[in-house]
Amino acid sequence: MKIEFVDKRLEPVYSKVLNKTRLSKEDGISLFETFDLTGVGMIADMVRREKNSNKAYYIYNQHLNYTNICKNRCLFCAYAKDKEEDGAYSFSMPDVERNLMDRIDEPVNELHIVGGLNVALGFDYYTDLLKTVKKIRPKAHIKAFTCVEIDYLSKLENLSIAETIDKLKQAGLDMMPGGGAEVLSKRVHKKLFNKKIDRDRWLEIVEKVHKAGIKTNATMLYGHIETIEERVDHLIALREVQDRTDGFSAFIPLAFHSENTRLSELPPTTAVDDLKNIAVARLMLDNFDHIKAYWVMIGEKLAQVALSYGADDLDGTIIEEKITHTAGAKSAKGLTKAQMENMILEAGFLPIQRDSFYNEI
Ligand code: V47
Ligand code: SF4
Repeated sequence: MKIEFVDKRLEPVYSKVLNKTRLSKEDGISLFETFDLTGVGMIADMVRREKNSNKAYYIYNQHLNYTNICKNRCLFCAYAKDKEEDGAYSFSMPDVERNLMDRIDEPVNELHIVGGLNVALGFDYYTDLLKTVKKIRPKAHIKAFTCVEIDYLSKLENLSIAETIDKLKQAGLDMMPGGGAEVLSKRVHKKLFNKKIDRDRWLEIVEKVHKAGIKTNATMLYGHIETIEERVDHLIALREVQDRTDGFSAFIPLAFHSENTRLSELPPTTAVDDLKNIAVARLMLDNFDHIKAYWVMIGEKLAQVALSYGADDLDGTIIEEKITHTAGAKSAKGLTKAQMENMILEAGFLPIQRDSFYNEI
């Protein structure tokens, strides 16, 4: 198909995509720099349709944030607290059970479980958590913990990453969410999240996790102090791991929300940048099957538009989201199955309810 681009710099990128030639770092930078959002979106939509036709996925899921006590205190996080602070909490197992029982009549098929790095919690807490969830929701998949928690647990027990994963798998772990990588840049790490694992350790762990047989997602937190070059380096680093492991399931760009954080002077991301992050990810991550538009962070309306800019998944019903809402997100706390299906249908796509592994339900 011939496309007349407003920005002629997109022509060679389009030719590469048509010829199935991998995009370079320079191509990624041009895609982020251009003002021709429609041009980038048209190329991304072409790739999205080749990979996923007119399907748009969603899942019936529930979030469980087991503790907000965290020793890392990343500058961009509004959710974490010190243990003495008002509102600090850690769920006991009866709390976990109560949270799940409150929604037991709903057809939840994925539990998305993450929390802060609370040094009061030992290895057994994590395995008890998984076992408790599996006991109450035996048919649901458990998508839990990021590489940050895996690093913590492996050091606690002096285990290799493979041994750590093995123990978690035995307790009920099915897959891992993205998260924890933030932006794979040593500069940003030093400035915003220097107590958390760095680029090299995150990449080392995620590769070992994949090789131990657990699929993960990948994310990128954008819209704070990162440069375009750092975004593109992040995407290329993920693409290289994926070439070796094929262990990533979906990529999810996460739009930074600054309210109640120590970066509260930063403005919200713009709609143009939100759509560009989706579209450029679709084009750079040629070996990823799925790109998620996370409606919690970019809002329901823009997530719907994102389906025509490279995204093929809207994440899920969620029920109650805490991390982004503490940082000022104005999106709903949860959506019904009917609302998700209507969003997709109105955007001209076919809604497909899926499980954690993209099996159609
Ligand atoms: O790692 C923290 C980010 C992540 C803020 O894998 C913030 O399916 C915006 O990883 N503004 C957790 N973002 C969320 C996450 C995720 C979400 C949805 C689906 C999946 C998946 C994964 O949230 C953290 C961090 O990068 N975050 N604070 C903030 N103020
Ligand atoms: Fe802790 Fe995660 Fe918040 Fe960082 S983003 S302070 S690791 S809860």
